[in-house]
Amino acid sequence: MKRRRTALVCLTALLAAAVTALPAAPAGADETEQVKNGTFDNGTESWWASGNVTAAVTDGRLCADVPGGTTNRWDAAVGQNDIALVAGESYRFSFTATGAPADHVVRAIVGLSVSPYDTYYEVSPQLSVSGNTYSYTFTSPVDTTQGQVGFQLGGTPDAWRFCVDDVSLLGGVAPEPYVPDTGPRVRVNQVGYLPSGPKNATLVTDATARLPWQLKDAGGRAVAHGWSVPRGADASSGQNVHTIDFGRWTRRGDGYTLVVDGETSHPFAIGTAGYERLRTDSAKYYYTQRSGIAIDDELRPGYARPAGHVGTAPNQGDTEVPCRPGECDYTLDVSGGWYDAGDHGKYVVNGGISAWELLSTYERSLHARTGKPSKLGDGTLALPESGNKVPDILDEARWELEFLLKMQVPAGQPLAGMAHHKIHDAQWTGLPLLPSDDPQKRELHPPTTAATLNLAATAAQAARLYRPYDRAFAAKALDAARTAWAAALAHPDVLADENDGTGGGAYPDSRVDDEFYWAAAELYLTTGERTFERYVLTSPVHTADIFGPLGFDWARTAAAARLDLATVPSRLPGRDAVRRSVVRGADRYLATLEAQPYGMPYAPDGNVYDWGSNAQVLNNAVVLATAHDITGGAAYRDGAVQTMDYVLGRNALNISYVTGYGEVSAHRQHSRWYARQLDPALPDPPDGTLAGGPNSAIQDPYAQSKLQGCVGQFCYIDDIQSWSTNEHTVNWNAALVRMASFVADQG
Ligand code: 9MR
Repeated sequence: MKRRRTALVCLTALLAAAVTALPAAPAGADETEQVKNGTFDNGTESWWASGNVTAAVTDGRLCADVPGGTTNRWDAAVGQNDIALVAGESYRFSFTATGAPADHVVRAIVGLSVSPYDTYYEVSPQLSVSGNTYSYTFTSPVDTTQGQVGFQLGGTPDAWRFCVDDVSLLGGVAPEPYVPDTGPRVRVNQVGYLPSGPKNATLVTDATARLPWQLKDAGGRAVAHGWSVPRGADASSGQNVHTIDFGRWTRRGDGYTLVVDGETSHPFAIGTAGYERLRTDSAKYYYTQRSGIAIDDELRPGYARPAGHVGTAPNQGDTEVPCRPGECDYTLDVSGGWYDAGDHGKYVVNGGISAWELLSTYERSLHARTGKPSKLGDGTLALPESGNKVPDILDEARWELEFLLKMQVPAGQPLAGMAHHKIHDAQWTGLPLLPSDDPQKRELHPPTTAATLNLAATAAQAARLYRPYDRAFAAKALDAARTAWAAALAHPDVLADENDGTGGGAYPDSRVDDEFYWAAAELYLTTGERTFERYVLTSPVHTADIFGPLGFDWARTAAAARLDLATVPSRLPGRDAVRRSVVRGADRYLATLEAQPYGMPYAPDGNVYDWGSNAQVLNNAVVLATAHDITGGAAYRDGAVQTMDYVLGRNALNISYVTGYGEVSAHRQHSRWYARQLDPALPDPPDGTLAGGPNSAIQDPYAQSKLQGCVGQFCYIDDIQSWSTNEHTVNWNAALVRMASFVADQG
């Protein structure tokens, strides 16, 4: 499934030159040069430049004078078309280049020269005045004769000069197998272990017999020792592994290491501070995802940016958004909300589960025996609203809830009361691109039953949680929820078009019985009314086994209902059975976790890791955590806590998937504005940002060029181009917020 496309604007101005010899003959026997005149011996023959660039051959190189003040990289470019590419064949893409003044970035691509301008390979090196040679190997994901080699130079405020020489795309080269740098073979939670919690590690080794291990403190003194447990071949990674349990050591400290089989782990702490910090950082992530408000540097140093989509040029903004042509004849003010992910889209399906999981983090703190509501209370998240006497986590969730309410079709219009599925750009935009620079037209997409029920569920939940702070808002939310519920009942099968994925994600959901159950459950918990009680009790979803390997997410929402029915006080008949069903689900996740040498409650069928697997791992842990809240059982707590080890470094790649946490952490998540990898003037994602994680389907060309044939956990790469394995999203981070908060509470 292809989803995100990078446009290379149509280029004209083919530069004329005499037709003579091709560049130097290929180096190896079967290696063939695909670029014509890559050495510019024949002037500019075979090369083009966009109309705003003056390109000419100077001293045997192609030099381009690039104007300042364009928006996108591809707004100024030079390149060559008619490049043939063969699927599965490997190519070496190389060139030498200079940029003056220094530090400009060129986006060098191999892609499609015609619409939809797919990019198959791209790099964005920063250039020097003296020049460097760049060389990369990749494997083409497609067959085409309409390929293109392009150097995209736009998007800078100032004018600059780019020169390039020895451009080569050599086909038939040996593929360069991608070998991730996985560091020491002993894998630990790089952030840390709770003093009284479980402490497990995984060792990658060919040894079949047990091996002695030592735990060393920061001073290098061995403070504990024991033997590893051989676990044989691990399906999730294809590795031979042992596990190590050092849970008997409980003394707090920083800089511990685990030493075994001649390897020393990354350092880690034993303590709670890391989780307290993660609790707030993961929740602070949402402020910098906000649309419609300028991000304040005092609140988020290094992350200031102008408000996005507020109705000022160059984008039309979100204050008066029309439907796609012919789909409705009104406009809506749908400003605000959170950007979904690394794109500028805003989706009700996905916004819903994200808002729910933040609200549920707060709601859990009110009801669970280890809950501490003040930890996400007023003043904890450095928000513009901090100091308003409302818990900050509720202020943040309200930013999204207000947007969800605005997506409801107004009274008097066809489908009144339903919610539009989403609002986003008419076309995909490229990277990097600040929200405030988005030049695309914004459009509302048709209402769906799923979106309507997402609105009903979260607005109903909001009604009970905001009542102590803002009665008017609570009443308005409940009203909207009731209206949405009635509209969904009247239009129970209006599904999103699964092909509606241009300019934004499709978020198609072909089953909405779980959304009906979820909305009914939230409406029941807030109102106690018989209609909703009856709907819940008679829904087949109420008694279905819903705690499967892939857990819950934006499309599978039954668990949201079941967990709330099990934990939010109510007089629901049969509530004990509901609670027992959660515990049974947790038993299964616990069994999975125990069978996994990397200790995560996740073993998808056929070892097929799903899109956003890290959030699914965490959501399965939420079921474990809830079973602990229900029963007080230590095994459930330990399972939930142990899941953090996998996310924070005890995994096949030896990486912490949370930016800023651990010695080696994901920090190049796919994003249009946390795009430091592409533009050194931009920041990396903020600390506390979760990467989507291994995804067996590797839908993006970059992952395809590196990860073909990957096994489970290895289907991940920390590169900004890999939108299918390395994006960040509001729903995935919500699972992190929920779990970070639970684990911090166990300290
Ligand atoms: O996470 C989503 C995944 O489950 C879907 O299969 C995919 C296609 O609809 O979309 C993913 O979500 C993306 C969304 O469509 C657009 N914003 C970024 C999301 C994460 O990649």
